[in-house]
Amino acid sequence: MKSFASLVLAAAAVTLSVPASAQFAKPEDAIKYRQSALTVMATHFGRVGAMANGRVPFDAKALADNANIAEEMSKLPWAAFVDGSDKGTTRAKAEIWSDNAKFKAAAEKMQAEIVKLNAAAKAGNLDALKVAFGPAAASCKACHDNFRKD
Ligand code: ASC
Repeated sequence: MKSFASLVLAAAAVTLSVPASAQFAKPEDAIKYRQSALTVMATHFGRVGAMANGRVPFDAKALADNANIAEEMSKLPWAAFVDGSDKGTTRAKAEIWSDNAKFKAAAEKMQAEIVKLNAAAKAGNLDALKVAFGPAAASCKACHDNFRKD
């Protein structure tokens, strides 16, 4: 048991220490990964939005579940913007790489807004949810406007 645990830890250490690019066999894999994470995020964010906007009835459990998935997904896409993944089936703009500090800031802003949204969702606070939803949606849009081709 002890040796199995150290094996797992050793494997984890290897995985965590290799550069992000090495975690994807091909640039297309990185593109697919980030698009998938963003698609799942948008799906669950949309369900939160439907509740925030009163298009679906308030359901505390569904709200908390959806917001939680959105927050988890919001962490994932960024490691997949690896070098060489600016070409192919992607709308990623070159500015992601040429103005990476700005892209990173936009990604962090979005994640921070989703954390606030999730906090309101977890608390089951519809008023706080309504307040948090607009800035969260705006943070999605800001990144699309600057870093995604139409
Ligand atoms: C969504 C979604 C986005 C954002 C954006 C906000 O629900 O899928 O990409 O909100 O449209 O303007």
